[in-house]
Amino acid sequence: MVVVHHLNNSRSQRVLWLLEELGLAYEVRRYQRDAKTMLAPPELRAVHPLGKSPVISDGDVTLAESGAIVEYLASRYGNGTLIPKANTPEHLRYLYWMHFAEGSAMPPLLLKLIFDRIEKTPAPFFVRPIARMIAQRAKQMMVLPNLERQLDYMEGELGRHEWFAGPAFTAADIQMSFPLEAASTRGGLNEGRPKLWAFLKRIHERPAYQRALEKGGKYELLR
Ligand SMILES: N[C@@H](CCC(=O)N[C@@H](CS)C(=O)NCC(=O)O)C(=O)O
Repeated sequence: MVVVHHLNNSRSQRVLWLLEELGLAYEVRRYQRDAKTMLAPPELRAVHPLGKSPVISDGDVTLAESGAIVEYLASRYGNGTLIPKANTPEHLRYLYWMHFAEGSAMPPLLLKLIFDRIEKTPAPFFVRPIARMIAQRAKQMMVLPNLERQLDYMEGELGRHEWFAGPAFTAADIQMSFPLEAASTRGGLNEGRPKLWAFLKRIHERPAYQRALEKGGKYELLR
């Protein structure tokens, strides 16, 4: 049976969602973030040396990295669903968005989280203005323009098809859900980008998504 090593409020939520879409039986092992640092507990390092979530085990296989996990589960257990046919334009778009999610969409969102925290973290009075200035500059020069450009681009792409790979829902939509949810929490995504907003609404209404929320427990992305 597939075991999901699930960290609260994290990317592993989308693995639970995928498993629900696939209708597969699975076990959830829970790990709690440290309330102060928000880091994963050291027990996760016993499962995988990097100690990040998600990690799954499936028989002899232990696999980390959400994109690899989503591709592995969809191709092994999907019976041809959730992945477009090879050598089609849909498959190429599927591949693109599957990799875009962690490779391009997440880095500016992570940087925003870090710089926002630097701005808010208490520091000695002589350090605070300098730390704030550096954080604000980095956000203004690099992070926010990148975020805006990416959101505009994704909005445009969803104007071409209902889902990221084309007219059909695929595992790439599951992979893309996390950056878009993070963008709606901390990256400025709102009703002003109606296609992306409708995408979030559509996925949140899926019964499998809701079942996964019940399995995973409280899901509030970091801000
Ligand atoms: N690119 C990796 C990122 C894994 C990752 O950073 N996971 C976060 C949860 S969203 C984590 O484990 N954070 C806790 C920590 O770094 O200690 C993936 O997609 O699986």
